[in-house]
Amino acid sequence: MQTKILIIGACGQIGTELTAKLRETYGVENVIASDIRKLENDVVNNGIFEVVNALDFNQIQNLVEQYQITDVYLMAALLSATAEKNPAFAWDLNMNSLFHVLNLAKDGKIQKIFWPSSIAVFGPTTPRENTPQYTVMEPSTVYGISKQAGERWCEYYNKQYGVDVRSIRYPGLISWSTEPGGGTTDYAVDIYHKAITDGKFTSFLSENSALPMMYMDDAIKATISIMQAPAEQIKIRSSYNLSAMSFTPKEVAEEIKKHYPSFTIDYDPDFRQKIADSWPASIDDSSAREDWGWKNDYDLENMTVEMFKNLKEYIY
Ligand code: AKB
Repeated sequence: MQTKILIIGACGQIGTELTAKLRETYGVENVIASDIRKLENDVVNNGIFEVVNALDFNQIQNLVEQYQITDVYLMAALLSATAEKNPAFAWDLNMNSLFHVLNLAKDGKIQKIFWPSSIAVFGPTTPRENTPQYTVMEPSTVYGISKQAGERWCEYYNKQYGVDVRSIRYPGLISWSTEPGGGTTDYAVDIYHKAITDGKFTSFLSENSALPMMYMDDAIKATISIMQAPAEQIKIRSSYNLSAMSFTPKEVAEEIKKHYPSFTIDYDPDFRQKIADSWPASIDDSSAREDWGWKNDYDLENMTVEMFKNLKEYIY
């Protein structure tokens, strides 16, 4: 059967790059991008695009039927910092959009789901270093609570109804081409832009706040490869730990200084510091490596080279 993909939330930070890669992999005619509004961007201009509200079951179902969709990538969500400002809407969007696609799969209308989880499922009582796949999980953010509940529902729908849902706990994601959308790890994108435009940067996290991070190319590679893996290799149906690198604002600033020696950083922590303090500093992702062959290509050093190369060539 021809794979026909629907991406919900295609214009967001991950969705934008995921859409491009899926179109390249499966053919433009087999990938339907959708989002809450139509923007003037590559996602809208380079293929099929539909306006859809992730909270409207009928709209999603109609698209699934119209395009005979087999796989849904549900990328619409409110991230950690934004969710703290609007808890009720974050819970509604993050949970009910998931129920809509889980129920479509339960009813046999779609075959496979990708749903992103996050390191935010962990909390202040979780071991912070090399956080295991299975450990204490008491998230203290609205976003983390929604992602943890979502993971439990994914596993439940898999075990009870045989739904083929696959998920990754993304760390902070860093891309030169797309803006982050309201997360706690966003500073790690902005710092590269400011190094070029201003030569200095004020971090909203303190200098020694270590967080797990990943270059977007690796995140897209992981997303497509977990979806392409044979079903029997996906042994964890809640969500997989996924890791590539871990650094502090001070460490990324040191790496940037290798390219821009006069670059300076100062620190002005805000409400996001508390969120960062509740998250792991580094992640053990051996299950993903063993089960479906995950392997990262980028660390802090080669990611920094790529970031500056691409930002200078395409943005500035
Ligand atoms: C955020 O900071 O909220 C996200 C995430 C780690 O899930 N980037």
